[in-house]
Amino acid sequence: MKKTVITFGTFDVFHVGHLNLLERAAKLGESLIVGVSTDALNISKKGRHPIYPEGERVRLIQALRCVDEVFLEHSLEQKLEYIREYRADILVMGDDWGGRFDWLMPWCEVIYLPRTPSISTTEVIERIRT
Ligand code: C2G
Repeated sequence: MKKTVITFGTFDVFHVGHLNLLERAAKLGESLIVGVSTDALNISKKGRHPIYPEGERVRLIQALRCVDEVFLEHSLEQKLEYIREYRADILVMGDDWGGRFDWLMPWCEVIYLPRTPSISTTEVIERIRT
C-alpha cells in the first residue's frame, strides 16, 4: 500500500536542518504533505513574528522536490483533522516534539526523527544580529 507522510513546522529562515527533516520524512512513504504554521500560530508558539511571512514560507516549501503538497497549519490542536483530511498514514515530527503527539497513534504511525545538531532558526538570527 502507498503511504502518505505528513509533517508540520514553521520552517522560518529555511536551513539545512529543515531540509534534512523533510527529505528523511519523504523517504518514509510515497508522498509528503507539509503543514506550514501560520504567522499567528508561530506567534502563539514562540512569542515572535516569523522573519518570513506565511505565504513566502509556503512557497519555499512547495518548491522542494521532496514535497508533494503544502497547506497552512492554523492550530496545534487540529492535527487529527489534518491527518484525516489528507489521509496520512505516518506523522513525522522532529524529536524536539518527542512524545507530544503519541495520542495520535490510534489513527496513524507517529515517528520522531532526530534533529540535525547545531543549527536552528533562532541561532541563525542571533548569528546575523551579532
Ligand atoms: N528541525 C530539525 N533539525 C533542526 C531544526 C529543525 O530536524 N536543527 C525540524 C524540527 O524538529 C521540525 C521541523 O524541522 O520537525 C520544522 O522546524 P520548526 O520550523 O522549528 O518547527 P516548529 O516551529 O517546532 O513547528 O505542529 C508542530 C509545529 O508546527 C512544529
